[in-house]
Amino acid sequence: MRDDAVQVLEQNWTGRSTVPSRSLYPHQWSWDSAFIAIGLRHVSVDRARTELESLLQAQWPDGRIPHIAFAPSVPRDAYFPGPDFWQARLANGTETSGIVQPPIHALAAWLTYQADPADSGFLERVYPGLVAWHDYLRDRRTLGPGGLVAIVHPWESGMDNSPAWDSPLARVTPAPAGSFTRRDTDHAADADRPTDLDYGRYVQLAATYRDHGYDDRETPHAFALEDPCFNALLICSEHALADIATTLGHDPARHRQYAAELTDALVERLFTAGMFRAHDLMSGDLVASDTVAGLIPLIVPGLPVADTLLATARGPRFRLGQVRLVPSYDLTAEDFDAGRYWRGPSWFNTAWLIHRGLVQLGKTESAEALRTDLLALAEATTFAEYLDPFTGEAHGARSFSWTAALALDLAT
Ligand code: 9WN
Repeated sequence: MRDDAVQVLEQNWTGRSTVPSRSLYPHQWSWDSAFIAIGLRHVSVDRARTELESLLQAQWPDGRIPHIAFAPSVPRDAYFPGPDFWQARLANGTETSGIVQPPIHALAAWLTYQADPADSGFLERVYPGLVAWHDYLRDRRTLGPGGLVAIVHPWESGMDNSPAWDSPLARVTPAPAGSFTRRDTDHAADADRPTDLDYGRYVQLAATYRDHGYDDRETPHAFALEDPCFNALLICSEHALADIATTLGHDPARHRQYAAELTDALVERLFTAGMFRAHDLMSGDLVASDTVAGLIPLIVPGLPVADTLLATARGPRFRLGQVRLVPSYDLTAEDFDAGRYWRGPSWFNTAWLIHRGLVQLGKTESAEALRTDLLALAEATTFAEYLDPFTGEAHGARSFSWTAALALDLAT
């Protein structure tokens, strides 16, 4: 399995970064690169460092790390929405998207450093960019009164068509069907992907942001939510920044302070009925859908409600340890769909995050069982993008980079 995983990462390596999938996602994606670096550090620390540093080359002057850095060598229409849609070019010539993805990068940088602690030059190089990234989120994306950061597009959650976005998206008038051409369904089954109606709304939201210069103060955001996964990863990464600061001889206090404030806000604002839910800033309500995003706070160090959250993960809605791999959506929901993307299937990145949470919580047996399942399924599905939680059947792309990278991490 290890050799096969290394091979996938080799095939998907472009020389400076790793594409998530040669067919479906032929550019560099933000949170993918972070997960990939976490695995890559076991193959080549140099490549892991390059993966993260190349992503930082796509960072905007305002600090945001865009969700896609486009590869100039790939045909401009290979992926939709491509560079011509986003119209965002940096001074160094890099073309990018204008939205972001969950901030797991500082954690990835810290783990990469730990694979070769003799090289603190890497930390020196990435620390300022990572601080600017978190500053952007804190200063421009704290859109509600509670201190949590908000996403302004479903793609920013990394869980594009999550059922949690259904009701907020219902308020968005979709771009007309004929006004754009999808490319994802050239490479994956229609039934595995978001619907055309979803896509129309994704396009409309992105176009509005673009047409307001991606300015968070100017854009009349029609979609703004505080997502538990996004905020939990920000907390972990803020702790990682504190560790990085300490290693570099800087004062870590402000990072620990922000992490503590975010943790309090997360529990106070998003925890209800045993798990975390997204908060819709437009309606003022918590979204009534339980998704795996609501379990990801298990990785937050010192989470006061960890025991209750773990009981929910093991309960009938997610059956952690009782199905093939933890699903992306409440198994008891009427619209649970075992094959469609983020509306039911199991994903390896969320399983890896939950595994990390279990280890931190000292739940050794559960962690080991999850690790064993993840490794077996990665191999059996030839590193699929996602799979059916009941049958283990592979869905989406194969030879998917973060599946290979995270399996490699747990195998090492
Ligand atoms: C849109 C690359 C990305 C992942 C996301 C996943 C999917 C893109 C798409 O693929 O999103 O960003 O085209 O569907 O949802 O988590 O980062 O692997």
